[in-house]
Amino acid sequence: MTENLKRLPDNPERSARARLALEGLSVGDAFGQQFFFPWIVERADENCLPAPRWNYTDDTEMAIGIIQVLEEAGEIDQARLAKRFAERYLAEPDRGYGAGAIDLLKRMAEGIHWTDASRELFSGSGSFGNGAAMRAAPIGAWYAGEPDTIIHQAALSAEVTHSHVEGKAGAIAVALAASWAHEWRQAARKPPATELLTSTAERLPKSEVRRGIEQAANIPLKTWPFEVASELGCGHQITAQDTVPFCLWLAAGQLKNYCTAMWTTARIGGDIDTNCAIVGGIVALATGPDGVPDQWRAHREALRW
Ligand code: R7I
Ligand code: MG
Repeated sequence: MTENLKRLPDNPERSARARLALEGLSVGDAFGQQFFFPWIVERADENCLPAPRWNYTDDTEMAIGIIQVLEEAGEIDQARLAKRFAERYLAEPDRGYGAGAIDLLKRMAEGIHWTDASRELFSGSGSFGNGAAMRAAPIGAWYAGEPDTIIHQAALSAEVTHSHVEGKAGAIAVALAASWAHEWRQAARKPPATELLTSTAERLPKSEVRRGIEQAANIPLKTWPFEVASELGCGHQITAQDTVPFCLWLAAGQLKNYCTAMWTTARIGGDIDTNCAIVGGIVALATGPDGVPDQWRAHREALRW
């Protein structure tokens, strides 16, 4: 597809891909969130899912906001995205937003311009939380196969809330990985799964996120995931650097099976809802719509558009 094409808001194919990413992301988010309730997951396993209803969190809320903007504007219009994020936050503030994000969204809702609010976070450094990465798979899906556009649009989407280079790198990485997963699914001759990591890393700005993905690319995909989590981090710090490399490594190792990907990710711990959202958004693009079982979709609460 030609890059820099003037886009019209009516993009049914892009939209279908972005919504598939959202399905994987939101079911993952809601599934992963159950693991913060030990009494719900105590008896759950592959043959017995956690009981419904699985409520989704801020990861899904913000990803819906991104798709709304893409469908309305045909691209990431930052002012529109800031407005969407603020509106959605005000409508449902208890979706488990990060501490910096709450501060930021409240300020944007009060009318402070997003550029100031975003840059002023964390004493002026901007956020490097994993919140821009957790919602980025639909962007990679929308612009699948257009890496330069993905890099630009994902950075724009991140900047609204995460102006730190690591926050942006996390979003770019997840969007590129999502696009790679879609292309992998389409390819007659599948490239090796570690290419998800190498091709993503080489396109990232110099950052800890990039260094972490380069490190992940050197870890065999059959390694025990707990060992890899202790090496790369698994989101305990809620930052992009501590979350994205491990999630991309997990996704690369589980491209063919959404459910296995989700169980593996959830059992590791860390930032479970967000890890499952990131891995789920990418893996759903690799499996296609049939990869996310109807029963899992039905257990997640209905999406509020
Ligand atoms: O990134 P963000 O939206 O959080 C997303 C996470 C996901 O797990 C969601 O599911 C939700 O639970 O929260 O929110 P931020 O508050 O911007 O960033 C998350 C955390 O990263 C912050 O609360 C800080 O602990 C840390 N952090 C930073 N710490 C020091 N200096 C982010 N940026 C900085 C920084 O510049
Ligand atoms: Mg969350």
